[in-house]
Amino acid sequence: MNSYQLILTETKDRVGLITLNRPKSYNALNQQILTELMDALAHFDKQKDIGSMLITGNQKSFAAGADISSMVDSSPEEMRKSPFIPTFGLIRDIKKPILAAVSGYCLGGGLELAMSCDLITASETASFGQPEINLGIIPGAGGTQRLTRAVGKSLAMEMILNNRLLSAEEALSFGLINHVYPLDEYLERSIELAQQISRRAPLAIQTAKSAINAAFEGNLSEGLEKERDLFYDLFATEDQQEGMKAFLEKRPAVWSGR
Ligand code: DAK
Repeated sequence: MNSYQLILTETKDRVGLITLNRPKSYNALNQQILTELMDALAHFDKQKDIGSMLITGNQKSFAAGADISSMVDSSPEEMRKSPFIPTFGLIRDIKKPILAAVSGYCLGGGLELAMSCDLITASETASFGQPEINLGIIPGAGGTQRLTRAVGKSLAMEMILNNRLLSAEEALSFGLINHVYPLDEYLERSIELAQQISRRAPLAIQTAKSAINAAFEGNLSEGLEKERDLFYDLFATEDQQEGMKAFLEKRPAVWSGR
């Protein structure tokens, strides 16, 4: 693994844990932190003993958005040429599930990052928002699209047009996130959830992620077709044989990832 300045990485029993570590600016996402994050995700994605990745921040802030100081004087051309979005978009190439464990501020590009992950958990102090309107801009890293699909048009309109922030409980009730945990337990419980997923059949997990993303991104007919193809392909794997034999032989399955 490369050495990083703005993130911390460690392995927690089949989970690649990545901690955004720019606490003085509430983990504002500059180009370097994003580059390091994507590099670490790609690294863990290739490791055979890792089943999922978890991105977190600190108790006060998951990430307060893109770094405003790096954008303030930019022209449209400079923003178009910025490597921010190409780097941000690399998260879509990651095959293993990614969980975002959020505490404190999850704003702007921070929420767009969390929504680019596959599951979101939160501490009870988390708050979610797209406050770009306060800066005279709109979300540009997927916020208008992913938030609308996650919570529906009316609420997305209110969050983006009028900076409505959601508490963790609200985000849970609107289907934006998976779980809310007490502040002193959220990281441990989120890691446990990632570990549970990591212990499951690796190829089926990655295939399921890809099929669910097809539902999120495309139309129903294409999604159904893709699901069927992926389903058939899994019958070429040792894990399918093992999973079904283990069920019939009334024993736990041992996954090989082949
Ligand atoms: N950028 C830079 N610095 C930030 C920051 C941010 N997003 N958020 C916080 N900080 C810094 C503050 O400047 C301050 O630094 P110092 O003054 O101590 O040096 C420090 O973090 C602590 O912040 P505050 O003093 O403001 O702390 P408070 O507790 O009073 O308030 C807050 C916390 C998170 C509510 C507040 O800091 C805040 O409102 N932050 C800004 C939130 C925001 O507007 N987020 C959206 C950013 S825009 C792109 C696509 C998308 C994007 C970019 C490019 N392309 C297509 C190329 C994404 C854009 C965004 O995310």
